[in-house]
Amino acid sequence: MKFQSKSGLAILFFALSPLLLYAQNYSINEGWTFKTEDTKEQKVSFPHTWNAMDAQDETPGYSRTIGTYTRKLSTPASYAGKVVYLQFEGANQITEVFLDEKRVGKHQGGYTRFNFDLTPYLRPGRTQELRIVVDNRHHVDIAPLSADFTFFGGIYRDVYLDVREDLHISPLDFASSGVYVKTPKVSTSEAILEISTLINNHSSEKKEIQVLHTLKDPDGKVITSLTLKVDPEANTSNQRVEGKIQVPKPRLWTPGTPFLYTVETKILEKGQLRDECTTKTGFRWFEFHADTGFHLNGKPLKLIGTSRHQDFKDKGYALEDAHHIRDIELLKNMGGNFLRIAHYPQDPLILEMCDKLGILASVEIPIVNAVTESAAFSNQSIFMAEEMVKQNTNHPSLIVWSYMNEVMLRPPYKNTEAAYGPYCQEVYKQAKAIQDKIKQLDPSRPTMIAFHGNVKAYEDANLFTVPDIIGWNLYQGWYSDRPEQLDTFLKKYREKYPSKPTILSEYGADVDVRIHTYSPERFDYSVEYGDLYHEHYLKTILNSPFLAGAAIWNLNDFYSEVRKNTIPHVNSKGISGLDRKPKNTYFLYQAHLLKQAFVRFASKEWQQRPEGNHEIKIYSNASQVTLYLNNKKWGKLKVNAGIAKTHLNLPAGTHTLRAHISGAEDSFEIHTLPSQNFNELNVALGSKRFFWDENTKTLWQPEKAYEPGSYGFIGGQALRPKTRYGELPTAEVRIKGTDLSPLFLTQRIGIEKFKADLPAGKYAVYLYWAELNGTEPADAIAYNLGNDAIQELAGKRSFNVKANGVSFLENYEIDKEAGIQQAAVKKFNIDVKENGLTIEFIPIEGTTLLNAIKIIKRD
Ligand code: GCB
Ligand code: CA
Repeated sequence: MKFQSKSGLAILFFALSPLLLYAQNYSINEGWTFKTEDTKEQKVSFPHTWNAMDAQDETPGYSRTIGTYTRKLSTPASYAGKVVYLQFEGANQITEVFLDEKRVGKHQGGYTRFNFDLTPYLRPGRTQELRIVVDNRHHVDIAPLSADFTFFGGIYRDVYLDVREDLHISPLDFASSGVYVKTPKVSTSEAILEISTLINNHSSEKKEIQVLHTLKDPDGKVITSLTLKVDPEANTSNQRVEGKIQVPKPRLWTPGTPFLYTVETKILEKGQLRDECTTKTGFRWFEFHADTGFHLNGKPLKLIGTSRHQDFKDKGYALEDAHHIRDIELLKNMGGNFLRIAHYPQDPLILEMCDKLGILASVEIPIVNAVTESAAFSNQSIFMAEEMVKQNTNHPSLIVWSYMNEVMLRPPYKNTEAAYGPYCQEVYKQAKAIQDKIKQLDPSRPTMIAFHGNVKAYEDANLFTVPDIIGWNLYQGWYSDRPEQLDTFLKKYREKYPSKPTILSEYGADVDVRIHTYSPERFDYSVEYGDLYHEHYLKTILNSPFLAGAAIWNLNDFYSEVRKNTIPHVNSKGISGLDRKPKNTYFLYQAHLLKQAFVRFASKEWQQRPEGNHEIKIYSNASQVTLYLNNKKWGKLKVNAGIAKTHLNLPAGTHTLRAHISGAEDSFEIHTLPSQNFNELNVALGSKRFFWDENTKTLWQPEKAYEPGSYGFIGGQALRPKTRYGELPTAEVRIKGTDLSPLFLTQRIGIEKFKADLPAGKYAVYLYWAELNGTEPADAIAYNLGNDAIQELAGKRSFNVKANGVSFLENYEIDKEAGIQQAAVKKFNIDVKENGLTIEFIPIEGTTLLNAIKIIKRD
């Protein structure tokens, strides 16, 4: 210790702050041996999941099983007389711990922190064997039962050894830190800070101790301190010590000024330091109004941001700390000020980052889609709610507790009238019990339930009466209707529930960044449709003062094993990818939310386009943008609601576009290809979409009808399958055997010919097919037993194919050759003479079809 100051104060602090001899907290993530019933032993380290790959491969389901982790645990002899905890930040979903084969304890639930006291089993100075069994099978009494995300199994967050003296701050109150801070009164002139500390005296004698709290301001300067006395009895846990600090003129926490204060807590016995801990806090007050939305520190503030799932490309849940940190930075850099931590509590870093960067947040327990009608399920949910509140309550960024998501979506009552009523009553009862528990633990924050559009079901369960805030998960313009119907819906239910504050807790559209189009429509997965959807929603959100806030579904694409999108097993509603590369929509939000000058071309990743007329869209927060084409000023464009638009006619070649506003600039190189490129033709049939294959740098163009001198199809019609979401431009199936799913999800049915007026020469022709017309195994979403695919063809299909009059395929049956919903590519070489190429498709049974065609000139 250095004495920088000669004042008595420093000496006094030194006297009060002797060195802490024992308080060690370190991870034991390394050196584990892992095994499941079906796998061989392997070396792993935490964070770990055993589903990172099997939840995205082509075998349906993923291994929801039991995994066992073992390692040696050597502790020094100096741990004798200390208290040693084994701390988990989270493991999915039942965790049982054994030390030298003695059972230490068990925890249920996949998303909260927990710890076990190892002390009675520990042999300091020796090497012992630690065994952790993690059960991720489906359990009817643990939420979530089913959901649109993959439940990765394993110890996917950090595990620590926590070594303390026998007198210490308790980690035993639902794995909270043992220090609770509350700010019951905050104004610009004064704040009250209530601190309550839980003490464990695990020694065999009664102690006389002092609890010393020191409050430091955001610059680290000591404001004041508070000393409390307590005499905990021998062998007791969670003895509570409470105190109050008055803070004059607090520097208020806001998204723009996330000022954090620090409470340093020390436990002293006869002047000797026995334990210590620091807690961050912030001073702010807030309200939710049914009419005027959210207010922070007395000023209205529209909450705009995203939800977030805790997985990453090829890693499942097993993320590094940096991944968590980057996600909150990504949201902040978008201009977001709100995070819905959905659908479960996440890594501790998430709320720490929200505190630090100024992101307001809600957090929820993972009751999704349904509840089980059992006391065990209800009790487990209440338990998780208590863990959630106690573990997270100190965060100033946290403003909402949430606890049920679309709980009337997939109720397990088997659709019988007689079972429906009791289910509704049970949902209400369980909701009420959680609501009451949360309110008892923390009356300072409002609660929220997230409802979906089937309002009647929630009314049947009387659920709107339970939470403080209505959360709406709305997908008008995606699963149904048009985006404009969002407005109709919001208006209707605002009139119906005029006294409830409202948050748009979800909205989003799937976007596959490889897909672009000039004719955007629902379920085409194009970047451009996603943008139209969000442009409308954002306008409505900003123009609806009663709407307290909105959370885009979702910050990131995420794994959902049962999903049948263009990217199988992935929900692609993220405004960034599984790898967090921002999608176009991210920039739309930046244009609206960032304060600094911002300009960016929309659809900028769409660099290869056909020659001709193109709509060019620019996102900006300026009122006008100057556009330059190939370094010449092209003109000024007016910006409307963050968007400037124009059309440019671009002949084949490379064009540089530049958009300029005061203080910012963006440029964009477009490569336009000759529309008549007979050296290489790539056409997606039944599709209005451009599809970019990054691996082979290939641009697939939408189909067109044949015209003399050009190429195209003759006959047939584009597939428009009828699905539960209405008639869609793409099939809703999972294509196997290819990375190019989008090509196989559209097709021209009943095609008669494909004709291309090619110059004479040698060509390679590739025909792309998929038999979409079959059934996949039943949705395994609820139980995921990994059932094998049983596929059945609905109706037989066979046809002949001729090329320039010569028979090339006879009685071709796609499913026979390749299987159902499986990519099939047939290649042939042909010498084309003076009459070009005509491929004929002649039906024998059922209709002909073609998904895509590639023609390459070989000489
Ligand atoms: C919802 C669910 C969310 C899904 C989302 C979707 O309403 O709450 O878990 O992922 O819709 O993409 O369908
Ligand atoms: Ca699988």
